[in-house]
Amino acid sequence: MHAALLSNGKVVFLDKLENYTESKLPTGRNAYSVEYDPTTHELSPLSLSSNAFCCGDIRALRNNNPTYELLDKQGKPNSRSIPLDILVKNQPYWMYPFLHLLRDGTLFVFTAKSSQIFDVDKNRIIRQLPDLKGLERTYPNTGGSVMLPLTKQNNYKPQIMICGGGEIDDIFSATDETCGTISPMSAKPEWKMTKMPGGGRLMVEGTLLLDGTVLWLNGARLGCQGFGTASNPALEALIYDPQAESWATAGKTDIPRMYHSVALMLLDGTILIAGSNPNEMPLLEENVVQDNPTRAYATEFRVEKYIPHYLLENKAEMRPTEMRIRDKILVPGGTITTISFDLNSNHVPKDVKVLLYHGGFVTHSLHMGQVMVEMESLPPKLKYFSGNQWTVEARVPDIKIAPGPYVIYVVVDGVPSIGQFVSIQIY
Ligand SMILES: [Cu+2]
Repeated sequence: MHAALLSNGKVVFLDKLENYTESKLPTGRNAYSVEYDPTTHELSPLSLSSNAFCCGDIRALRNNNPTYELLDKQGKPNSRSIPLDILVKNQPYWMYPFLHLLRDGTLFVFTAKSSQIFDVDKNRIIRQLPDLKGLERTYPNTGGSVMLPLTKQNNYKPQIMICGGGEIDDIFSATDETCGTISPMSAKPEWKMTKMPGGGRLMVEGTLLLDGTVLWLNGARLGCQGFGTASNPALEALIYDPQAESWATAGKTDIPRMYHSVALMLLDGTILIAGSNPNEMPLLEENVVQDNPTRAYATEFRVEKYIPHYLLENKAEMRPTEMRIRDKILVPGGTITTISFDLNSNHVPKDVKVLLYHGGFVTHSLHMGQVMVEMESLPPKLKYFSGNQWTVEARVPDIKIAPGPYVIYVVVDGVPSIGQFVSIQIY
């Protein structure tokens, strides 16, 4: 399954060709894609003209294509496949490498245990990074990878955090409980290791939260990716705080979320969780056979919402409301925009942050393109306007980020507004 947030606040899901779906097209046929409204729970079936099975990964007709190709600004491929050294050297770990765009426009590329900084324009390795200790970290033993929030406080220095993974392509594969964090652009990059509470985990995925922490959830404790090849679902939600370098368990579900699960930040600051399909074709509850690994887990049609602590208790009532962003098209290092918002009449704010957020395209525990950048707010940080209205002036820092749609959240004393879409343009 694949998921992405749309500019109307709804979520688009794409699935593969199946012999059963709960949502049907007006023609009565199975719908392999839907638009889901997380507020009203309304589903609109969408017609897919191709089988989106496991799309989004680096592969072609055969399953061993350790190359990359480039699309132009219009999204057209130039039909030239270029071998990517790190994929060639790390076969059979050629699928779903972790990629993060760094602030100077180079790419952080990671597969298996190996990583490097790669210059796409010059087709050149800029720097080979040390191997990450522990088990394999990418498909079919995928853990998760995030670029930690880029903030003024950390001088927008990219730090990559990779968690979980596994040993071999087998249902009895061990899984990894460790995480490594590296600053690939520092003078002497080294992996700093921590451990997730609760033990080894595979298909664990990281979602950046609006308080600067990272939510790690979903996955399994035994096995690998594929159909009927994982068991012992990992049910706990974990929070990693990069500033304190500490872990906490923050909630538990009773719904297994394994192969093809997704987690995605919504406009209201909560996280939508869906999926768990370790089966080649949908398996209904009544057809589950506990001791048969290919039939042990029913296909999951329920979605869940994870509410982070910054909205628990009565905090949602403290939200900044009526957010207005003067400019909807922003340029890194360019446009200074004014953002105004309302607060409860008795709320005198102490702290404000403006966040630029892109949740990415989510599949196979990868959040492709996920990035969170704290915007530079100009002094005075907060200006009282009138009534309950406050304003802040901010701009996107002058670093390389991918152009396209992003969400702006204003976070006042730790509580986020409802996000609004803007567009980042690069000239
Ligand atoms: Cu898949």
